[in-house]
Amino acid sequence: MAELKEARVPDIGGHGDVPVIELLVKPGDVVSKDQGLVTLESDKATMEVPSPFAGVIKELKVKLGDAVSEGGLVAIIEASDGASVPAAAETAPAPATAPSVPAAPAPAAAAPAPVAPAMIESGAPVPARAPVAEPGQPGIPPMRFEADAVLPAKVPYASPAVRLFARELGVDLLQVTGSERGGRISKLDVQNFVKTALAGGVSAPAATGAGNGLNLLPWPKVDFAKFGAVDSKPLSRIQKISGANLARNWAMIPHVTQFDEADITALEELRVAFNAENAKAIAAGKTGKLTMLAFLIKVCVVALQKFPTFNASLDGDNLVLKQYFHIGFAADTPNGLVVPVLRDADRKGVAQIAIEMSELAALARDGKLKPEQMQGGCFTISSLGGIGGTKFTPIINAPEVAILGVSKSEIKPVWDGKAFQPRLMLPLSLSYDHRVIDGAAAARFTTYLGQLLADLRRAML
Ligand code: CAO
Repeated sequence: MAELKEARVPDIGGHGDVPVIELLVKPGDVVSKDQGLVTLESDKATMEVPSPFAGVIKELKVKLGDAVSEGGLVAIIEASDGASVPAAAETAPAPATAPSVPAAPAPAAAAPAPVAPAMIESGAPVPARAPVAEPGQPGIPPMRFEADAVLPAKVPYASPAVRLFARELGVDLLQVTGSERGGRISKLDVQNFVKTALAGGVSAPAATGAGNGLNLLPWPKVDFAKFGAVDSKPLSRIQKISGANLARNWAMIPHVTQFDEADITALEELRVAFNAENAKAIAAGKTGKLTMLAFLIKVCVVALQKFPTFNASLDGDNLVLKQYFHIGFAADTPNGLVVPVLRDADRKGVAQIAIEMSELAALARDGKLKPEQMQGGCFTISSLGGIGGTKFTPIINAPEVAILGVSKSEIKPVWDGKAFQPRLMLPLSLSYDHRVIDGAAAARFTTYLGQLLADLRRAML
């Protein structure tokens, strides 16, 4: 006998008061188990509340704009069978049945599994769940690496059901224009896209796919606890966002790293002498304590002015050459890596740069940087010199085309033609986008940086 049952909000990862932005069903609708009932959306995350059982919607208990939390009542459903099912939704949504539209060619690689009913950062699909079997076993097809799935800024605006629907049809949502409020993509938009594609209006999705498919094996799924005690800790929001950006940049940019060393003996003497002479003014906040990184920002600007392709970004088939000089610097914070951007470094002196850097670094550590203080960068410097190490290969901060890594300076014997002299040498590691910069240009750039750092007077030539 049919029985009235409650559908409630499942575990949504600790988020509370999440607004309902879409009603996917209405009273009288027949729903299957795991079919989406409503869509919830917080800042940059969307999820559907799945129906915990099949049946007929008797009553919807929420309306658009209502704020709900875990356990909140969403709908009363007349279950179609008397099977015992839990009152609250607790499982991942099953793949939705695709409406009967002509199927576009399926992508060659396996489509990702349906998203789990957990908050999805940036609205991006959660990366496909790994198959149960261990990767590498025969018969497991390689899984597409969807670079766009880890790219917060370029995630199409669509509900999980629409994403699933698009995946089943092999449609790349980045190619679809959303007709709903705020450019949101509906099922109808996907259907229309497929119809147009079949009519020859756009190229087939397989051919126009974002070009990001790397055909990688799925991520290894290991039960670590089988091998010893473990503890699990969620990644911070910054780690998730910067991790997604780093993964995209590493996968999509052909990196080469050029290593060099700069003689900073004289520069370090100047820095120490200036700071000693101005100790009182520095303590009173009247001038900034000169740091090696502030000098590096200044000399990088001079080198960017001489080599404009380093102060550029790729935009399709165009290279955008910037006339401004905003320099980012990697800052290590308790919550992860952030890159504050120091604006118009070409118009500032080293002391001013040092003051602004220290303010930005303090804001970064306190998690108080505003978005605009992390935007518009042309070139980034990542300094690990205060910590240690001899060299490293920094990852380019797209859409920039180069990044300078700086390691710990050391006194080394340097041959001056007659004898070895003790010189303070600063290791430089310049990673560059080989699509834009060739090796010879990179070697010239680091050589020039070295000359500037060895003798700042060259900056005036
Ligand atoms: N070689 C040797 N020593 C160096 C040095 C170098 N290249 N650069 C700085 N130092 C020394 C300084 O002399 C200073 O020593 P004292 O305290 O004895 O004077 C100390 O290191 C700290 O230097 P600083 O105050 O000038 O700070 P900084 O400019 O080196 O760093 C900041 C500022 C924000 C960049 C830093 O705090 C930071 O977050 N660094 C980590 C960046 C990072 O994580 N990069 C990796 C990104 S990829 O994962």
